[in-house]
Amino acid sequence: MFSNNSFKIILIGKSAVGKSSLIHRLCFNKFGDIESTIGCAFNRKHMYVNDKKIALDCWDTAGQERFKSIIPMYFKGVSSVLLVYDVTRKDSFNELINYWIPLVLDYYDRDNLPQIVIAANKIDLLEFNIDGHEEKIKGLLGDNILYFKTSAKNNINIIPMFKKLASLLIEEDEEEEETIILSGWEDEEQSLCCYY
Ligand SMILES: Nc1nc2c(ncn2[C@@H]2O[C@H](COP(=O)(O)OP(=O)(O)OP(=O)(O)O)[C@@H](O)[C@H]2O)c(=O)[nH]1
Ligand SMILES: [Mg+2]
Repeated sequence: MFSNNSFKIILIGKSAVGKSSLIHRLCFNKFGDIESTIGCAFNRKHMYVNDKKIALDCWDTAGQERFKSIIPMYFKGVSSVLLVYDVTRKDSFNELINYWIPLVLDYYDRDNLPQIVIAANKIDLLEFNIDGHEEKIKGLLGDNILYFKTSAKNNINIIPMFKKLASLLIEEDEEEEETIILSGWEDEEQSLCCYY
């Protein structure tokens, strides 16, 4: 059985790392002509995963300093946080480690984190060594995160990343539903027991 057909995803990370470009590629299969986001932009992407039609509700936030204080307003009810950094800019990785990840860990219960995805974006331009990045991030967030090297420009790993995320969210949703049904049965058994 399948209850949820839409999932809220929030994209965060330093300005100009390519958050909007990833969404633009996902939703319109296009690249370029994007202005720096003001506040937050919303896009819904429908996709089929394991024969199920689902919607990814993507909240694409602004990375500019002046918008940082409003970002936690979008954290409520989120199924997944997609943290983006730019593989050609060390400052964007440092900011991911020292600002964006701590922001997520401060807001959510550590045992009840939304699904975390990291996009190491602009892989088409890679001139820097990013060995060790994934391990460093896992050291902070645990092994259950997804880590993808992406390029919005050359369309590398965008669909695989969102499909993998969607399939994990569906799985989680189905497990939750099963737990609810099972606990419902226990209650029913208990009340029958009392009745007889
Ligand atoms: N080469 C390359 N350039 C990219 C890629 N993704 C985005 N860009 C470029 O990076 C710049 C910033 O992209 P945006 O998508 O606007 O970045 P953003 O993270 O949404 O920025 P804010 O809205 O300010 O937070 C633009 O010039 C994009 O064309 C990529 O995969 N490869
Ligand atoms: Mg943007």
